[in-house]
Amino acid sequence: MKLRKLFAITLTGMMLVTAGCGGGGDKKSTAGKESSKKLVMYWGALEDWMVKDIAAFEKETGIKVEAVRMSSGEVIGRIKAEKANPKASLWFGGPADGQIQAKADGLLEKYISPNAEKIPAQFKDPDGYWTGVYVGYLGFASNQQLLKEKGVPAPKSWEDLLKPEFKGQIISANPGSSGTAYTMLATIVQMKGEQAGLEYMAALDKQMKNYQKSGTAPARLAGQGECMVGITFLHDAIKYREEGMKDLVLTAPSEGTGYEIGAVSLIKGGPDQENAKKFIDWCLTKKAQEIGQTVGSYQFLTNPEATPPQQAAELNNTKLVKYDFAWAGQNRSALVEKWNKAIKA
Ligand code: S7P
Repeated sequence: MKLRKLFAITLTGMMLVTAGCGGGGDKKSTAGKESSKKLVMYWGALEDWMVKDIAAFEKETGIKVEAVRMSSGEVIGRIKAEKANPKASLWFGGPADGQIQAKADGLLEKYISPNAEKIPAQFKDPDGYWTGVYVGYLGFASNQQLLKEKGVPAPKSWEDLLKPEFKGQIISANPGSSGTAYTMLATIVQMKGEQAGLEYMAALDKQMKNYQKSGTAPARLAGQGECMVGITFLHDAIKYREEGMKDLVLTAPSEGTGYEIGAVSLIKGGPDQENAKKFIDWCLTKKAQEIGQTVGSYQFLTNPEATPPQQAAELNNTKLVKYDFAWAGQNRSALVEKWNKAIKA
């Protein structure tokens, strides 16, 4: 019931941006096919960054972009459903796990951008199906005021989340819809092993106030005083704190935490492949990678020439687990299924 409600919200919550611009007539691509001055993309990061990136790309190239913001699970569902007749050519953002699953499902096309040469090997697919643009760390965003009222410190470990004082006070996203929440599930299972990991997730389920569609919501809700703790990517909590949610306090689990490589990829058989390749080339440049931080997207960047946001520096000492992206991506559907069963049991 909770889930059905969630997906109803999802459909109405999708955001479509069509920022028009100059755009000239059609021209022949290098492949000799007609190539339009249009690009349809699915976007997994925050909307304000999407709007800013699109405006800059359109200005530079004259290509008119239509973008839909969706969570990872929604993008996979959408491109699977459209497999026979793809509507979009590019997927930008969201943890690479989703794109690794899409690659395994035959939904992506290989594209090695000339600009990917600069991106270190650990941030890109060895086969060239996706390339990392940014990196983000998972953690806890707690509400200082609510913690103070209860006289408890902010959680500093995954185990702390199971303490009685946090019962009904934690918000996360749903790993089925959200790339953020799937990063958490895959992190826990990689750290503890499958059985103990799913047992932990079932125990955590009993502490939850609710599950959101997107992983950016928990930090915002903690900031608004809707819960004591939100499980989220920490750069999103920094954004909300900077935007006025002063009660937010950030902690990272002492056992170690998982992280994302936010990636870009080409959707197989999409209508505007040449323009999608141009966007991939563009978003890997220093100039394009530095746009996010102008609208509060404070992830670390994969292009070593790009200047990372100074706001990300407070996350420098976060202890990370050795997150296995290939395993996480290839096991995504199966693991979400097991999580569903574990929390129902
Ligand atoms: O742009 C912020 C950001 O946290 O959004 C993505 C996040 O996983 C939200 O997507 P879901 O709705 O799928 O959880 C991250 O990739 C990104 O860093």
